[in-house]
Amino acid sequence: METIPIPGAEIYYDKNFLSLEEATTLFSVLRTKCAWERHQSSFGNAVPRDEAYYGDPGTNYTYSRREYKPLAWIPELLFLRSRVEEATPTVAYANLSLPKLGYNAVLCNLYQNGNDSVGLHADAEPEMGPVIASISLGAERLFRLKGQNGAVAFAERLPHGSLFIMAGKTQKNFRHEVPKEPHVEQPRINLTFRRIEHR
Ligand SMILES: O=C(O)CCC(=O)C(=O)O
Repeated sequence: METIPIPGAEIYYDKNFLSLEEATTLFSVLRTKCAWERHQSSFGNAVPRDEAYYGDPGTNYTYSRREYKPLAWIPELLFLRSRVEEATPTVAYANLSLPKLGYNAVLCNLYQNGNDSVGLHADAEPEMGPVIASISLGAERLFRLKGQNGAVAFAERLPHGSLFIMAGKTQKNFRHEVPKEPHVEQPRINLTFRRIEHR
């Protein structure tokens, strides 16, 4: 696991988190098995990607006026959750004076091709924990982190099977996006493991 030195952020990155074989199998299983849906945004347009949300009971949360209600975990996502929990550095929690906590939900995104995207946002809802772990499978897509002044702090194509963890004050100080890349023809799946706590 590599640490990416960006002032104001705390990022851990493992480009080879899953073996090629594991990543390829998981991509094809999750593509058919997840309950993908293309939701309407609060403005009435289709969200430009398919989504499926899995988690423990009670991990509902609201984003962009849409309520996400968790589906029951499927074995492949539970397997990945344990792998990601093992790989998440304890120091990511220690830096926040927290004991090491697990993830209790995962938002799965399917980008059918380069016309699908996610706009600039932060995962900073009050019920969301500060450590978010993201696995990428399939086509490599550009992932950008931008500071509050719009300056690009990180821009890389996240490889098939990689793990990218955002911790500390990353969500407070930065927003992230996967921009459209119309030349990309192949699909990509991204899984972001989170911890949702309603206080
Ligand atoms: O697809 C990605 O890499 C990012 C997904 C994302 O930003 C999100 O689910 O909040």
